[in-house]
Amino acid sequence: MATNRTFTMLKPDAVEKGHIGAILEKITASGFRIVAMKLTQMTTADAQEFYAIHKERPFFPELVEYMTRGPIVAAVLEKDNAVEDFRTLIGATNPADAAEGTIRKMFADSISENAVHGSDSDDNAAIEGAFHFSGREMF
Ligand code: RTP
Ligand code: MG
Repeated sequence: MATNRTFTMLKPDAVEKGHIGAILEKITASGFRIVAMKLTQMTTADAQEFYAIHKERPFFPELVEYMTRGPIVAAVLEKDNAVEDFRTLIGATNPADAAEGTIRKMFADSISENAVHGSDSDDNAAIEGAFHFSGREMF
């Protein structure tokens, strides 16, 4: 994947609360092009692998339970400086610390259930996009 791409998930809380449309509108209005997108649900094994970097953290079981409890929207997004600009758009992990106008400030309730994921590096964007999509599902 080119380095002008990032990977996102609209997490189960955002989908449950009916925020898919509003969040996608904010993402596209901020200049991101949707390269790949689908509604899907992660299995326990999927979530354990996707968030393996956090497996020793105390919140890991809660994170896996949360991320598997319902459907998510998975998407690959394209824009210059995509990884950094998308992290800015979503805001801090804890919505209480997130800047006004960020997706987490607007749509998230807590540090645990924070509405949206954004890749933290170009390498992880490529790994995470390939975790959810085949080459012929990216446009
Ligand atoms: P993400 O990977 O989902 O984009 O979030 P992030 O980089 O902002 O935060 P990260 O440190 O990677 O944490 C991954 C996700 O784990 C949950 N979390 N819960 N209860 C807690 O203290 C806690 N800390 C993190 C959140 O869902 C967070 O997004
Ligand atoms: Mg992270």
